[in-house]
Amino acid sequence: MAPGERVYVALGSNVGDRAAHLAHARARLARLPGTRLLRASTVEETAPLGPVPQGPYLNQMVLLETTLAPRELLEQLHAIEAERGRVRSVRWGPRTLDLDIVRYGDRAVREPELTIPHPELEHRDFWLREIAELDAERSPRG
Ligand code: A4P
Ligand code: MG
Repeated sequence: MAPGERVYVALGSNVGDRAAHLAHARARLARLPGTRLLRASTVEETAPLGPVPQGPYLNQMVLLETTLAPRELLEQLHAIEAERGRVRSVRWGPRTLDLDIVRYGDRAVREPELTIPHPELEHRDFWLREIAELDAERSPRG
């Protein structure tokens, strides 16, 4: 496979069998065309953020290497969400599975449908912690 970009994808679930939704997402991400799943962080239970009353989340970050372009990857993420019965009702509302592109190499994307890095990155302690965990696994030998 040609070398791809290193992409951090955030997984989140707070409806139904949350662990099963995350496991499905990891398995599907690993099989996307031109893509390898390099590492997965610890799964964390987190209190819901935002204005909508809802149950706690399971969150996890994975590191992919992919030759898919950002928009192509976003389309694939939406397809995987749909496989878990994701319904988009209210923004920031409860969901079976949410897949967000947090970082895509060093790229900055500012499009109506896609903002990279994800605008919430700096505000989510658990994302920063999960990324640090994934980055730490590289050392000491790289
Ligand atoms: N979109 C733009 N940029 C991106 C990106 N970098 N990655 C667009 C993925 N999608 C991106 O998303 C709406 C649209 O955002 C997509 O169609 C895509 O074109 P959505 O998944 O339908 O809606 P959403 O998830 O409700 O909105 P958003 O803004 O993605 O919210 P977040 O950041 O996903 O937050 N509490 C805890 N504890 N843990 C969570 O994971 N997540 C949310 C949702 C709220 N509270 C949470 C958590
Ligand atoms: Mg989302």
